[in-house]
Amino acid sequence: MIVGAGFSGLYQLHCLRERLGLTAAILEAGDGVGGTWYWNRYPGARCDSESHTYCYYFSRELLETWRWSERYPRQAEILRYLNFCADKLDLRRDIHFKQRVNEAVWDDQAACWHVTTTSGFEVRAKYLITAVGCLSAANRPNIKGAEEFQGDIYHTGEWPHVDVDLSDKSVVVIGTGSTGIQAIPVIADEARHLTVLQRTPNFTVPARNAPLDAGFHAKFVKEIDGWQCCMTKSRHGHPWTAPPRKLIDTPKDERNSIMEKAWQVGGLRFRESFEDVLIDSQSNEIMSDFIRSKIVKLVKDPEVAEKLLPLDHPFGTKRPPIDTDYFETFNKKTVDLIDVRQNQIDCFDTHGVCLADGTHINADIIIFATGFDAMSGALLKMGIVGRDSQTLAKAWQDGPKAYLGLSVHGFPNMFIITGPGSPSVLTNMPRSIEHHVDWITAMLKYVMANDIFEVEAECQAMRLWADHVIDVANATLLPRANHSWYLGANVPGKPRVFMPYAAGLDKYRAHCQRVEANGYPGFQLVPGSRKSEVEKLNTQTSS
Ligand code: N01
Repeated sequence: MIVGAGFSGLYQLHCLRERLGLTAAILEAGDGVGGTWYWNRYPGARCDSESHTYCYYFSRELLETWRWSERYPRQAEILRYLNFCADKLDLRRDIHFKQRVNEAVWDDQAACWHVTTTSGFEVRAKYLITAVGCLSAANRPNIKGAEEFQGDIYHTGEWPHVDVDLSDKSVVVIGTGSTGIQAIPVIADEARHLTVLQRTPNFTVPARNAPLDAGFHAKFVKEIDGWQCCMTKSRHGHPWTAPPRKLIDTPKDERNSIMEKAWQVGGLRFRESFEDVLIDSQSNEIMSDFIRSKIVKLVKDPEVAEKLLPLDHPFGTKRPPIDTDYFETFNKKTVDLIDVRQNQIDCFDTHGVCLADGTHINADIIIFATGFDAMSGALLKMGIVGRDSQTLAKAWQDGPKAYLGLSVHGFPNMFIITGPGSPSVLTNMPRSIEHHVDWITAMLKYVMANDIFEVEAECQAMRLWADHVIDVANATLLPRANHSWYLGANVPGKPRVFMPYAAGLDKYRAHCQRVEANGYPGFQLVPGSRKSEVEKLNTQTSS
């Protein structure tokens, strides 16, 4: 049983059915496929990875048939693409829509998972594979008075599936992460007035989106192998690697010219202009300063520019957004920026937002662009209960741990795609997803070929991996953004543990390959012949 019909769930279903010949199905909360791209329909929603890299590479036919229209794909285009893939691969017949999982309980006697949905659908499955995404449990700040507000309140990650008319409306947006930075310029174009409530100023680099010309697809098809090879070798799963040069060792004129050129090209590649930006704080400060100098030039009012300057974290230590006219938007007369770190949000009332100093902001619509309970939130909402009635919530009370980001001790025959401890959110997601799904599929093949009836991470291997994840992060500047969702710091009460694996997808892939080649060290593999012995032991342990 797979949970979630986004990029990962769809490919996993295809692999289980076509490569392993298993009976497999997906439970999906929405009434369509798409995952992230089904839910995140906010104005301006678009992917920050480039189109031809943000798609499945396992099928030459899919790659050659689908044509992307822009450098960065819009939400609606990605959703169409995933629907196209679901149809091409004939996946829908095994997807149960409108089924939100609220309980998944391991039955030790029967050695299977008992999965229940909010609508009462129940199913037993030998394997449970979660494909619920890293950024799918919305983080909605609890602001008093929300129920009194007479206008509409939306969260970008749960955007309505009907058109929201913003014209002639006063809109308030809370949050300036990747989502807010994409949405704010588009909302400002449509709304009568926009007020942006900013807690932390953010770095952003121009996306430089553009339509793809007529010859792009034909050229791309000829070069598919090259693109794939490049992404496989790279740290982030994007088709580039930082050249072997350090910013700190590069003469001033030369580094400025490199950064200027990268700024004009735009996109996530900017941060990879040098290899030491996330390791050396002096190098980082130079690049951070370069971006600040751009903000000061782009924003006409010096007071507003000052408010927009990111000063409390090094560039790239929070997920760096890319934008289209973000800073320029604050030059519009119809857009206001308020620093809610200085002047906090006190409450909502019938007509808008009240700030601590008594300021009242009128609003017809309030939009939370406040992000997600990342990496662990969606898993914890599923009511997962493993061996000996241990809940996942209890197992992760001090922070989420999963061996290779894929398997949790005490939760047999359960695999997590892009779980905590995987490189996932630090990479071009489809590349991580394809790797995980291929790896899980190969492991299940091994498990079945070797008559293994239970598989799970060993406790020690899981702990060592979690320590390694933290050590790797600590060798970079990443933990310096101490309010980042990478650390779980955006959700009140969440344990602060750095969750994604920062050594790079290339290194992670090599590690997983070694585990596979050596017969899966770090995993507890219980053969069928020992089934009764293990059952007896489990009974003794629980009694
Ligand atoms: O969420 P975020 P996001 N009062 O957590 C603020 C991916 N993504 O949805 O920084 C006031 O980054 C919060 O302030 P602070 C991408 O991986 C991908 O923007 O915590 N403000 C911050 O400004 C990204 O990183 C694409 O001080 C509050 C903002 O809300 C991830 O999704 C596109 C607040 C939240 O920023 C999440 O991005 C878009 C409060 N109580 C997103 N609580 C692609 O292109 C929070 N904030 C694939």
